[in-house]
Amino acid sequence: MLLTKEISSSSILFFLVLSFSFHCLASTHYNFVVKDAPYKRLCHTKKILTVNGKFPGPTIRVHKGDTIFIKVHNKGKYNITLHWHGVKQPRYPWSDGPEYITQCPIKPGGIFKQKIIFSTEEGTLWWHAHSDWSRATVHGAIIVYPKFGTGSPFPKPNEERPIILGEWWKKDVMKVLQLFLRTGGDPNISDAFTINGQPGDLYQCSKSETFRLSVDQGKTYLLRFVNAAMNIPLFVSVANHMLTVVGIDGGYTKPLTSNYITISPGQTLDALLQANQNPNNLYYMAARAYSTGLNVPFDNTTTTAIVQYNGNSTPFSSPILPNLPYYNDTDAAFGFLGQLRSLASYEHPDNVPLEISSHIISTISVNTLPCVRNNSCEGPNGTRLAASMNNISFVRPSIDILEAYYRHINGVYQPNFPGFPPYIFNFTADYLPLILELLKRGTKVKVLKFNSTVEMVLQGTNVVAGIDHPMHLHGYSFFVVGYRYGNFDKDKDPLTYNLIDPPLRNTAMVPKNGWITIRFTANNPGVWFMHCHIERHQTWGMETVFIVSNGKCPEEHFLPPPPDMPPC
Ligand SMILES: *[C@@H]1O[C@H](CO)[C@@H](O)[C@H](O)[C@H]1NC(C)=O
Ligand SMILES: *[C@@H]1O[C@H](CO)[C@@H](O)[C@H](O)[C@H]1NC(C)=O
Ligand SMILES: *[C@@H]1O[C@H](CO)[C@@H](O)[C@H](O)[C@H]1NC(C)=O
Ligand SMILES: *[C@@H]1O[C@H](CO)[C@@H](O)[C@H](O)[C@H]1NC(C)=O
Ligand SMILES: *[C@@H]1O[C@H](CO)[C@@H](O)[C@H](O)[C@H]1NC(C)=O
Ligand SMILES: *[C@@H]1O[C@H](CO)[C@@H](O)[C@H](O)[C@H]1NC(C)=O
Ligand SMILES: *[C@@H]1O[C@H](CO)[C@@H](O)[C@H](O)[C@H]1NC(C)=O
Ligand SMILES: *[C@@H]1O[C@H](CO)[C@@H](O)[C@H](O)[C@H]1NC(C)=O
Ligand SMILES: *[C@@H]1O[C@H](CO)[C@@H](O)[C@H](O)[C@H]1NC(C)=O
Ligand SMILES: [Cu+2]
Repeated sequence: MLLTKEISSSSILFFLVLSFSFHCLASTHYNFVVKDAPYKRLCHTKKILTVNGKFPGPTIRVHKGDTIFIKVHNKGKYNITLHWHGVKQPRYPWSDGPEYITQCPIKPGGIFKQKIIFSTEEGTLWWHAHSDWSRATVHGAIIVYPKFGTGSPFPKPNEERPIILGEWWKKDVMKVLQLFLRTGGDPNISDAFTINGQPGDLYQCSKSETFRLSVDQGKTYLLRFVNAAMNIPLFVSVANHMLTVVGIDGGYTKPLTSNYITISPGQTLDALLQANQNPNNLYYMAARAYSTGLNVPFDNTTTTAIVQYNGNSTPFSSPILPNLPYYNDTDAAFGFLGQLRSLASYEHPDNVPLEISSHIISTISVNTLPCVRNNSCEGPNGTRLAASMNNISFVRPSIDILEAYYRHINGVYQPNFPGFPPYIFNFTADYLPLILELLKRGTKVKVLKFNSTVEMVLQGTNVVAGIDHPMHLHGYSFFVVGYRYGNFDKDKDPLTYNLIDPPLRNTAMVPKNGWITIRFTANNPGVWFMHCHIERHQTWGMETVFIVSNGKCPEEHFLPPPPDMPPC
């Protein structure tokens, strides 16, 4: 009796495994060839780095819980790494991608087969290069569908489209980076923003290539937004149409209807658009900068796509332009972001940590370095710009931290990232003494015990100039339990936290001269990068690393590396 039962249950299991893997066979292996390809934008053809010659790159489609393999061939001129943004990669940091954090780069001619392990993610994520500034053109969407037999918690849309927002320079992005590194000042601003690779017809030579979203009157479209821009958060709106947000950063939200969205670099957002307007008009979808830094130059142009109803009898009329919030409207930016709530339903419960075992407070600042010798110093007052967390500007080592941790190689990093600001002052004061602009440099990491519950306050400062910072954590999603303008008050502010249905994100914007509090459970052992997703701030060192130790049981240890890890 017992025997029969055992046999039958294991054969059922066998059948399930077999049918599951059979169904997935077609799409579990991808080839990503990193190579140059010519693209014409803004009246000018240049070679850009791409994956498989595509810009934006290929879309990856998986189901929740899938594991896929991507063989990356570097046929470009530069070292490269690829990152799967928002994919937690449980116990497997080896494929995460940030250069010199979890791997050494794939050199020109090199190959690295990356294993991408999906777990709790459901919705839209993306992948991008995580070395120098290649991610400007090396990026694409990841779509995670629900498991077979389950559905999304919102009315099924008729169709869906990725909407990838990007930033385009007329010059070679590597030249822009090199100039930026040489001068010590701000980088050259971009020449255009793009929607699915196209600037749109408000720019020169873009009319015929403008991205068009063809819709049928009465149908609903799921727009999967990805902000792949380098240096700037964006406002996006569609003329005369509302957007109903149903997901962010690969997780579901309570529906939120708005006539614009705020989306920072690194963030993704799923929104439903109902095609319910007069089909004889054309409607622009438009995006432009949200920029708050005083005297910080930014690209002040507007990218557009066109929403066009099938059967339109006036296809050559001028599209209607939506109203977008003013470029420095922080209240509009956070008026939207602050209303987002996780779904927190029976099928998609929240697990916000309530008891905290590890409290961290970190300032995030832009700094200056005094001019030395004959360096070029085009930062404010003849300095070079830099950036820090808790006054430490992160220095990338020459061997990756994961390797050093796994093989006990000494001298690569120090496990003493401060859990508290080294000096308390009015972080958001209008005028601050110049001495506060200076910083320390180091490769300092924060070690977290397995399964510890972490609360981290990220406090923006007005050192040099306050600006919004979209902070991204690898290996985890975190709950944004609170935010406000001004200085964090450890007595009053925790009383305002939302511990019921706070938004669950992998990238959250810290408001200019304000703070956010995030919470997560450190149950994914490994080495995980945290950094500002504004590329110039990351280049300046606004980042740190978490090492999450192994738990007691073997199932709580991170896995060994694959045999083909790129060597240093
Ligand atoms: C940077 O901008 C300056 C001024 O607009 C321009 O002259 C220069 O060619 C640009 N260089 C690069 C590499 O973008
Ligand atoms: C940006 O452009 C808008 C008009 O589109 C204009 O009102 C604003 O002054 C510009 N801002 C800057 C800083 O150039
Ligand atoms: C936004 O910019 C305008 C000038 O373009 C300025 O008058 C206004 O004070 C700025 N608002 C904020 C909140 O900084
Ligand atoms: C810096 O100055 C030194 C001596 O004045 C000179 O030998 C060197 O070439 C200069 N370096 C650069 C990059 O200009
Ligand atoms: C530049 O120097 C002046 C005069 O010392 C000072 O008032 C100002 O705050 C400085 N600005 C920055 C960004 O360091
Ligand atoms: C800090 O600076 C801000 C901006 O100037 C000011 O409103 C606030 O009162 C200051 N806080 C304290 C405690 O001095
Ligand atoms: C950061 O460290 C530098 C160097 O030790 C120091 O001069 C500066 O005042 C510190 N700044 C802050 C905000 O702690
Ligand atoms: C992790 O911590 C929770 C309490 O926060 C506890 O219930 C659970 O058993 C712990 N799990 C492991 C594997 O240690
Ligand atoms: C490319 O990566 C290798 C291995 O880490 C490193 O030695 C080399 O300096 C890198 N090349 C560049 C141009 O950064
Ligand atoms: Cu930043």
